[in-house]
Amino acid sequence: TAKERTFIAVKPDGVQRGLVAEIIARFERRGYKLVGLKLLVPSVGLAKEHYADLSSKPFFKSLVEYMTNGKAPVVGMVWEGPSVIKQGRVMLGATDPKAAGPGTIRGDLCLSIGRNICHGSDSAESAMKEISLWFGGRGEIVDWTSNNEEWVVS
Ligand code: YYY
Ligand code: MG
Repeated sequence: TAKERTFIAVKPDGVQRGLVAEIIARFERRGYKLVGLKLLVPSVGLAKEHYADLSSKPFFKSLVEYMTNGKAPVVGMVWEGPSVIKQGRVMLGATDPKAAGPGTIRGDLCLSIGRNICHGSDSAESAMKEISLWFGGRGEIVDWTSNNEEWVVS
């Protein structure tokens, strides 16, 4: 639906490489609406909870370390619009950038699965979980009407 929301993040490598604007621009130009945006170094607890499904994987420890070591922050975002959960994943491209198609963020901008610069929720359930995990405080998510809406969604 038009009100569908997903959690998209620029990971520390994406921030360090100066790709924040590039990634935001792709969602903006597509017509999706930004309703949440924050810059933070996530706590170990937050990163572990975010990646809880992967806690048994061999790369879990280094994944959490890379997300939380503070060498660069994470940009957390909530984007809203038609099919944004699925299309957000399509726009990111495959988890392993070596398999990501051209035209996708990972396919265009990175090379390694351990430095794949961005995150996107993979289902409605994860989107709900991740949005409430990363955004909690009052007013952190803003419900606003884009004047473009009638020209983008019908
Ligand atoms: O959702 P997505 O980021 O595309 O992939 P996940 O399977 O959820 O894995 C999360 C994160 O873990 C991935 O973006 C990079 C890292 N990772 C890894 O370093 N090595 C793997 N073999 C698989 C995932
Ligand atoms: Mg995932």
